[in-house]
Amino acid sequence: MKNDKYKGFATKAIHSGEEPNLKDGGTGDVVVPIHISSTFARKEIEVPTAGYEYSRSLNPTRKALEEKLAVLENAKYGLAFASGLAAESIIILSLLKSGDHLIAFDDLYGGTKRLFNKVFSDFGITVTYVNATNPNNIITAIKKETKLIWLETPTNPLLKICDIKAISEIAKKNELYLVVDNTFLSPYFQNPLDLGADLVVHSSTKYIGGHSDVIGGSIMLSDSTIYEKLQFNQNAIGAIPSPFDCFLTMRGIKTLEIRMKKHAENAIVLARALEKHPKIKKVIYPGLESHPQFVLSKKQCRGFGGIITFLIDGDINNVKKFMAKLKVFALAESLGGVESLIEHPALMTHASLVQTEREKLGITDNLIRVSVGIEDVSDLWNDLQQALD
Ligand code: P1T
Repeated sequence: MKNDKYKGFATKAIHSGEEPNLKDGGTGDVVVPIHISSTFARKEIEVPTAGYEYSRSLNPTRKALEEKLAVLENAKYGLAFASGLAAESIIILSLLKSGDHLIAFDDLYGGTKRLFNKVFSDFGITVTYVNATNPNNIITAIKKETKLIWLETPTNPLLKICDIKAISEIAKKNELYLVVDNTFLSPYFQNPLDLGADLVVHSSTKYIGGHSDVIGGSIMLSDSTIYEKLQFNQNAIGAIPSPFDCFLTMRGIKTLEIRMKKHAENAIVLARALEKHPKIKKVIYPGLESHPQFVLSKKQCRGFGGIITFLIDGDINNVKKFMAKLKVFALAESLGGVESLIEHPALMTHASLVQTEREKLGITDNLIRVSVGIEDVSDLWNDLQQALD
């Protein structure tokens, strides 16, 4: 699937997978059509037409999206799924079996922890959570049953950063798979495969789709043996996106670069302004010099993204009052869309974690997560400021 024809990120995002077909009866569409057919007729029993048999196995619109996804992460292969969690499930089901152990960053999307702790645990897969900001914690957690390391960087919701390159060396030395969830930065700001990861996973629901109108997941990788396993399970298990979902995701990807630039441009302005506000106790944003992994972040990534987490100086009642006053930010789960969202991790995205675990990590009642959209930053700051005041 690799396409070296386009050099720049925006050019790749716009053209990969969607080149107009001007031969073999092609119609020259500049946008890949939404192929809604669930099945494909053939002339001869043993010869699927143009490689298509049945849309769960492969569909022309999904194929175009998968090609685009691969190119964004400098990968050979891309695979699209019905959600980020479906993509994560396929990785675990394809690479691990009962009795295997994985090491994961202690701060992950609540739904990922729920998947590991409440679903795969019933199939004999065990997890050790470690603070991966220190790679030595990973080395200490390795057992003979360990098969895989699972990272998010930056993490959800505390925006901790880990050193992908250093951890990939540990993975290689110990023959472990390294999976990086790259949802928070998107391929525009970070490419984990280039830093030694084996697989990248995204909730394409977020920046990749970018418009809060489609749920999707993706996996990008370059190892053909792993790809074959994943592709087999994509078909065997069937958690695929619809052709319309694939179209929406591709439409979103075309503006990924300009959206990411604006998300990050707005986020640093808000992070700096929040840092100065007397009602804010602490601001966490990887682009602030006060972030503990600011230097690593600058080295590892090409930008700091659009998510800010902060602690207000108050309790849950102050949080509720503040959120109720907002007029531009919508109080909603999810992130990465063009519109700004605000949420309360302890009661929303990370409510599936037990309270003691949340508190140990720092997901306290006064912690708020913001997904900075691409609106005018003055409207965003005025909204936050009037609600804080
Ligand atoms: O929602 P879904 O497309 O299934 O993706 C799950 C997922 C995976 N990885 C990360 C880092 C995520 O943030 C998510 C989903 N997160 C939210 C819905 C949220 O509000 O944090």
